[in-house]
Amino acid sequence: MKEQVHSITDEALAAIAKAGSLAELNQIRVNVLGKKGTLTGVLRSLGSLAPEERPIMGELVNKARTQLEAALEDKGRQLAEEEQQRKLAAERLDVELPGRRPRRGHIHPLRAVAEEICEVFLGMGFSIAEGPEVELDYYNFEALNLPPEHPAREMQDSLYINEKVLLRTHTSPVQVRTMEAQYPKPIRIIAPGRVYRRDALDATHSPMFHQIEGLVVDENISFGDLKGVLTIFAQKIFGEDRKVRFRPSYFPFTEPSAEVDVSCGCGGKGCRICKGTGWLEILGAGSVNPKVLAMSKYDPAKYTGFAFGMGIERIAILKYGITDIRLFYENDIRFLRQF
Ligand code: 2U9
Repeated sequence: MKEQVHSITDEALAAIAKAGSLAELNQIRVNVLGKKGTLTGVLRSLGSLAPEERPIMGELVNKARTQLEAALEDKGRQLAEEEQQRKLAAERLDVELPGRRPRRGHIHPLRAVAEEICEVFLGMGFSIAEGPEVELDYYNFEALNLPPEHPAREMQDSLYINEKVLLRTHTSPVQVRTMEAQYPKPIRIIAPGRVYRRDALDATHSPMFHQIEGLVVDENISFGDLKGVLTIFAQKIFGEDRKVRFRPSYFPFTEPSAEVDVSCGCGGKGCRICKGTGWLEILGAGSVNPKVLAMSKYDPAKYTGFAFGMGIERIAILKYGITDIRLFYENDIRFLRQF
């Protein structure tokens, strides 16, 4: 029986030393010291011994028990400590790592181009004027020398609300309203904003787009002033090395009228953007038609003026080589991020 106690103890001590987890350790405790454990079994069988041997063997078993309990306790502490260290290592936080900054948003390319254009004209002494997008037929067409049956109205398919009210097809009504409100003061304004036309959406058309128009009315304003202002505009937006050219054209609100081209960034070699011509059409312009001045009470014998108009989308498309107008309205982050 003595040997049995020794061998149970030795085996248990070896198993405790080898144990790799607290669960394993607990299993050893149950197997040896539990109700049905091997050492407990020995204790139970003491009754079969001679009475004088019982206390000797009892003491031996108790010593073995105390020894095993101490070994289990030591190993348990060691395993708990190791487990804690492993956990700490796995959950380690580097508090000095730089934080993850949210990506900063930025202004939409259309607005950025619009602001850039406005800045150029503000620098030449223009003020910014605004007006309603839902407009009276009078301000959108009639006051601009486009009477009800004028064939030029067909050039701009319009979105009418009723007989007299429509979504403005250009920002020109803002200039008419300004002339009405400012008479007889000289005018030097630009009018940026949304305009609407009855066009289907495709790569080059949109039923809503943005314009900037300009109007100067004063004594002694000439077509030469227009050329100077638009040359500076084109060079500030596209590059100081650019040239401009004026081609004769027709608008009911200007006389004479011109379409204005800026030389292409390819330097005339011909590229995808200028389609091999070396020139980019950027805007329309002209001297204000005397009839338009007279309709807003400015005496054409005393006052002259010039006006121009451009599509902001068109300027942005030419400036950045964009191929599809729809990209401006879809808000695809992969497109917007490039500006
Ligand atoms: C008043 C008098 C004259 C504004 C002008 C243009 C020429 C022009 C187009 C450019 C491309 C419209 O966006 S677009 O389709 N505009 O070519 N606009 S002169 O003339 C005015 C405006 C107001 C009182």
